[in-house]
Amino acid sequence: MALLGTKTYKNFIAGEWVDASSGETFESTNPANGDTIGVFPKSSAADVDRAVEAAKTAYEEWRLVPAPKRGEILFRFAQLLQDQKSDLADLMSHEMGKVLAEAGGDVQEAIDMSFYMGGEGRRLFGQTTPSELRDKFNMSVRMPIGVVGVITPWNFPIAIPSWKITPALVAGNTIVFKPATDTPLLGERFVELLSEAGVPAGVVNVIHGGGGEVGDGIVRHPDVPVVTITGSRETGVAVLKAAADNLKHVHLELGGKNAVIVMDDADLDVAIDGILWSAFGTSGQRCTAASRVIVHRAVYDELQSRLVAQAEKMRLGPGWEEDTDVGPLINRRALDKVHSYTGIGRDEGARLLTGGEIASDNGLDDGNFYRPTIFADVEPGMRIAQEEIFGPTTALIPVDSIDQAIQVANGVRYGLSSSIFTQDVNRAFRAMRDLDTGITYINAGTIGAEVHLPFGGTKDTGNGHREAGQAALDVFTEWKSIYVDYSGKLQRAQIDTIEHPSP
Ligand code: UN1
Repeated sequence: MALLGTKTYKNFIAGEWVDASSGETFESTNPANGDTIGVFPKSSAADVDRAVEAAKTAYEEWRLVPAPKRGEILFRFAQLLQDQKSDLADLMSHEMGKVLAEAGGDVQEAIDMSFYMGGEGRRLFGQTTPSELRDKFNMSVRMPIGVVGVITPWNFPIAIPSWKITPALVAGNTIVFKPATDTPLLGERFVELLSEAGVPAGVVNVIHGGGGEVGDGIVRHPDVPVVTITGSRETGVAVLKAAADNLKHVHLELGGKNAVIVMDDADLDVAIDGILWSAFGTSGQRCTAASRVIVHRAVYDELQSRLVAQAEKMRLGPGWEEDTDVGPLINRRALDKVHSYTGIGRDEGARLLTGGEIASDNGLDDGNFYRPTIFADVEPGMRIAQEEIFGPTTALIPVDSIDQAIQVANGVRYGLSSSIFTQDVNRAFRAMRDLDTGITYINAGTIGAEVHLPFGGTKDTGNGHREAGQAALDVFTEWKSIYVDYSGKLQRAQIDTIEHPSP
């Protein structure tokens, strides 16, 4: 990707590209080599106010645009994403760092979601029901809510904005969007394409800047009734508290401590591929990454040696180079955090099988590269088996039975995704019922969610909401129950009902 000079970008408010009111800026940098990607406005509460005002004004028109028309704009957006897929993937490999194939998958997820939610424009189903009274008609319909505050992470910089923005739009809401400060250019491209697809001025506004100023400003703004955020557990708790005074709808997608279970009857070839993909794909920077592998003792030794041999073959490098398996971590802070967990694991007495170091050969020291890291003999209570690391580190935990495997898998505060490799249908069904996560995979890794099913987790992974699928609409709509009486007289529910003879 040729970056001819460093470009300065703006916020997008009411259909206009504008600087932050403070005039301050920040840089987005390439995590593989430190190059500057672009300069972005460092916005403040004053900019949030302007964006919310624009979104509030636009809402009054947008909510009345027929939903099928709103959906058609999303179809056009999906088509534009499709046309731009390889350019966006290339940009993503430079700004976020993930390898090209995964970057293409990230964009594809947004294409799929936009087509799916575009189709909702002709559904948005409510219910019609009988009435307990004669000459009366009942139905429930979905209502838009107003301005939605969208705060997205850097790890899926095109997919996750689509998960939040497309259902909110098709339902008739307007948006104030804060992309992650590590991937602002992808956020900007997302909004540019939405605008090109025909989203009217003010319906989607983008404000760049940090969580402290912009994120907090959105979360506390009295005219933003809905907030959706993907981030850490700590951020989620803070958002929920800050939004409480205004009784906002808050949708949270927080961390994971996802486990792959490998039983003694598993197809080990498939299990090993599944573990490598789930633990080291996106350099482990997924909410759904497998940072625990719970292994039946009968196959524990064999799995260890084969996994290590495969992990050591993985090539680290910039995401845009075709033969790269593992790209950089997003920034220096993330690299330090991931490395600190290697120290924590060692201190706890886990056995480091491979990795555990910052990669510095062949020019990798210009970027934030960390070697795929595997710990063995991990106790379920150790910090490396309990806390979200968000890097290419996984912990092997030996167990003796399916009961113990499920108990260990469930013994964490998070509940996003889980997986089991087994050929035994009884064990598979036990796992489907008893693994306490929002997503469970049988004979596949912990990642691979598709857009038409609910995405989210139990326990501390969230607050009971789901993204994607029909479930996403629940976040962005209110139910309205409507009763139409055509009897021409007053009929009182629960009172004027017709008496029936008792059986
Ligand atoms: C995330 O890590 O926040 O199933 C999203 C998956 C992807 C989405 C992950 N489709 O891993």
